[in-house]
Amino acid sequence: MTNYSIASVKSRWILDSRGNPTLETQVKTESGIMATAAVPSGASKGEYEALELRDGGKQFHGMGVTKAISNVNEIIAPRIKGMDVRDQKALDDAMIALDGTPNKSKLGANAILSVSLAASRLAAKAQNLELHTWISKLYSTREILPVPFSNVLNGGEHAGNDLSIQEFMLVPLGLKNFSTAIEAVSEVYASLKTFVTKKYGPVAKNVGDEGGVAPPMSKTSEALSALEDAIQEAGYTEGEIRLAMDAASSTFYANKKYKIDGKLISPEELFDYWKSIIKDYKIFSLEDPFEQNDFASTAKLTKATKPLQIVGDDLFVTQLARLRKGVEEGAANALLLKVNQIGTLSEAVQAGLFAIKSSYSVMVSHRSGETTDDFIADLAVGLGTGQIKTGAPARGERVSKYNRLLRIEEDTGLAYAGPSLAQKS
Ligand code: 2PG
Ligand code: MG
Repeated sequence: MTNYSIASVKSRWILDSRGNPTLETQVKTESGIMATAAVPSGASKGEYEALELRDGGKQFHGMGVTKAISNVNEIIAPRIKGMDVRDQKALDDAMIALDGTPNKSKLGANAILSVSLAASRLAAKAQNLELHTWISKLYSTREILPVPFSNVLNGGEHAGNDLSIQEFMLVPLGLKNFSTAIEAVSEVYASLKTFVTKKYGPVAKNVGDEGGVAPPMSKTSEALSALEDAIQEAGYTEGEIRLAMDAASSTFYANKKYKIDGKLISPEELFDYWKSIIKDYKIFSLEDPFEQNDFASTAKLTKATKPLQIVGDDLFVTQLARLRKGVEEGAANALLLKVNQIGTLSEAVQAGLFAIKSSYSVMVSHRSGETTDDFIADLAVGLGTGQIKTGAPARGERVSKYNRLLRIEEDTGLAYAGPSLAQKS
């Protein structure tokens, strides 16, 4: 009997924040230590993401995960039984080989990821380490508390309003530590709720998928101005809190045109649109400004707007090959790291480390469909990315990550990434 050898792997379904089933997998060592991990799910998914295996058919309107669960229990479990849980790479490689497809379509990226994350959590536990400490040991990275990119106003596919842009975020990079940053975000969020309720009526209190308010607005500038007012109202300055957006622009792109602010515009017009918005609202970070195949326009904007942070999400889908292309062409200067876009911890980290080596920033990210699993909080700290995106400071599946980070800060006294991020702007 050893402390590190995998004795059993068992998956079950639980519900995510949209009420859809997802996998939760438990891994146990021979000595009886166990850990679990649950898998998130996106709405505005990139075309090139690894495959999330769903049952189809009538049950759960096709969203069932019984096939993915049985792939864990019947196929993955017997293969990795007896392996050393600390050898993350060997475990992930074994599952990748077992699947054998380029996009994990045989076993499902959700099936594989649930095991990959549970195993790393178990490895930490078996060694009596905090997960973030284990991650930083495993990948030789320096731990730091990330700046939260807090999505306080929702649009696009995450809300029932007419805003094309999916996410409007607060970036509290001028605060002195993580807890004061969260305090600021929470206060501005409250001011924003009061502000939009006064202006749009009680309907504006409704929140979107990621917990941000979703008032009946239709213009980007309306949302950004509301955020500016709320920051001021809560008593913070522009040096303390900056603004960021995830356009998720593939969601409002069709027939070579983008539909924004009620107009259909060309990629060239969108380029000019971004330039003026960025200037008017002193935007710190912009994600997916052009549709997921348009590396050229993204590169052009990256060059024209330096030192603005341009993040590739659907553009890179946490995949090394697409990120390499981005680096070669100068498209974006930051990677959005989502573990379920690729399906194993090892591959996601490989993309993250390649980004860092290429002088790209890295923002660890949740999905719009989440559980209360707080894995990404430890991942952001352990990898030392300095940035995390995990929704509004509201709703259990969003605050579970913030609360984990608050606890980590109190327990470790680790430094906050705010000052180094502020230098980049
Ligand atoms: C995004 C994400 C998370 P989704 O586009 O960055 O905020 O949304 O999970 O729906 O893809
Ligand atoms: Mg995105």
